[in-house]
Amino acid sequence: MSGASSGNDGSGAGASGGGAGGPDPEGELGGDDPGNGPTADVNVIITADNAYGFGYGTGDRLLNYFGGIENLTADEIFSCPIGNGPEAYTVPARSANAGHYLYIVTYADMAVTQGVLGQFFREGAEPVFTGAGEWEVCATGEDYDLGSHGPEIETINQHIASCSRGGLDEQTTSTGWVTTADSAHGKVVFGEANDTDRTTPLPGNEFPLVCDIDEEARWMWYEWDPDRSTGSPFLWPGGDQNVTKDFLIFRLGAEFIPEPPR
Ligand SMILES: [Ca+2]
Ligand SMILES: [Ca+2]
Ligand SMILES: [Ca+2]
Repeated sequence: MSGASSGNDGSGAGASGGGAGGPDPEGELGGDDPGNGPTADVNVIITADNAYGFGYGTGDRLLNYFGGIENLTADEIFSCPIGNGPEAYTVPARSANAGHYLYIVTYADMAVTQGVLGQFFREGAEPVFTGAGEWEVCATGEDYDLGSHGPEIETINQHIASCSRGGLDEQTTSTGWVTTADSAHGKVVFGEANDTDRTTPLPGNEFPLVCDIDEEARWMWYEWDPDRSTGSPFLWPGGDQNVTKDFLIFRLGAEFIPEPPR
């Protein structure tokens, strides 16, 4: 296990460490390219309503994977300290230089709200946030409940390949990768910034503040309804069908991830 260290890394966020419910990074899968990219590690703080993992990879597959976190309660999504609500990771530079994409894999229960929020800071470079930039998403339609621990990495890789081939079932998936552009098959949606508390979830203020994530970061999810007139893609619309078509795979191309000046 060499993939990542977890915890507060001196960020002043309070106690963390590998207790129950903390990060359980799976780390390296091998085969990453040592490359000659930036040498700085990437400090990540991320959470999801409800479950996530992330990693770096090629257009075809993950080369490493971190997380595998399922948040069952609001506290486990939002609250301090880090390790309870959001989790922190340090991704070694060589892992963050592997492949050409940053991937986030996420799924939700069928209750209240759903979304993912995170920040990826590389020393000397502009941070990468969820909810900004050239993110793509593929809604796989393969439903995972909390407690399942989500898709295996090999399953994720099979879906990455299917998403890239495209032509998937339009009733249950996004048919392939979609961007923030309007499409008949849905799109990536950027939601509210992490800058307003809330008591009752409402469209535009679905989420309370998340501990220690920058207020510039915005919630992100898949807009499954191209003709939306009410509600919000971040609010569960009711029922027990997988209308959100998750699990979701988000990705951001390396050409859109800022590098430190050389
Ligand atoms: Ca958590
Ligand atoms: Ca939820
Ligand atoms: Ca809010």
